[in-house]
Amino acid sequence: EQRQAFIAGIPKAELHLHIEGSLEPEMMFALAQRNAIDIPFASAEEVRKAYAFSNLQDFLDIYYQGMNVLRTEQDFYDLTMAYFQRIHADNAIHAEIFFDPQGHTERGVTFSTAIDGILRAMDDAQSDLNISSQLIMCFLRHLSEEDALATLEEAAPYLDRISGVGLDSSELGHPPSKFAKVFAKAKALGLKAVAHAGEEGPPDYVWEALDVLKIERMDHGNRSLEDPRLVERLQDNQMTLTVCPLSNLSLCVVNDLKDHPLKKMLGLGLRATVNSDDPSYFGGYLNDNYEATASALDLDKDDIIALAKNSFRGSFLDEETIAQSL
Ligand code: ES4
Ligand code: ZN
Repeated sequence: EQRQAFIAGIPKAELHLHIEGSLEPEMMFALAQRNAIDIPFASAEEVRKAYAFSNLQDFLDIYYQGMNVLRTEQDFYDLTMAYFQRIHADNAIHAEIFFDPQGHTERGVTFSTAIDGILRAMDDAQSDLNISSQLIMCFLRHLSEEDALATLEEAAPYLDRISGVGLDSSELGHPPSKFAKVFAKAKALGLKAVAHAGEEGPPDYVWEALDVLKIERMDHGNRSLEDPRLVERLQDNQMTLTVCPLSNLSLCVVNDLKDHPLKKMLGLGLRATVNSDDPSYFGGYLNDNYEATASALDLDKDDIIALAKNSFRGSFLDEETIAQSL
């Protein structure tokens, strides 16, 4: 189709991607075999059938189970390299990727094992695929702030390779303010800050992410549209929203892509971007998200160009590199 070719032709950046969420069922089986781990599925097909979610928690339970096959530095390298190869085909030239160190350390895989493999793939993606990337370390919000503080301590030897901190996992009941201290500490160390908010949580959580955590970028932010004063704030700050349409559909944040707020966001002058979140679990990579949304919301070429430009404007690349990419 014409729209598909147009989307494929535009260079893009991905700003909201959990690397553990790019674990494809085929790789899950290969790693299970390599590491002699039993998994409760007979085939990749069967795994995919289990990916029917009714909310965020439903998904998270399966996501944490899936990452259990990741054990060695090479596993993290292979996972990350497969992601870069896949988005290379989508004409993505920059990615800012999340990882969940606590999802690994709590099951006995060291911080270094995970990050060393991811960083080695990031280096190879730059040299072999000409894809630049940055790494964002997320804190699991269902765990305590003390746990997050300990994770920030573990990151100390790697701070020159980590661009920022993020906040993910179960949103409801875990407001951003729970992590005020650890975010202040991360910012004092020179790290950037982002946070998931307004995916399932109320506008108040988005306010807290802005005012308490002092984030430079908002992950999801869908429910911001319920609060006109919040919309004004996001407009005034030119806050980037990393929107994930196929994720929102999979997790029933929207009931139909035709009801997705992305077009409304653009119409309001909000700096919205399109991202894949957990592409293996939600049925599509970067271009799949652009295509499905463009088709459901009848986005025109200018909308698609605006989304791609926003992905660079909202990135943590330096100003000169951003200017060159627009
Ligand atoms: C996530 Cl979609 C989503 N929301 C919150 N936390 C997450 N971790 C991985 N994917
Ligand atoms: Zn996410």
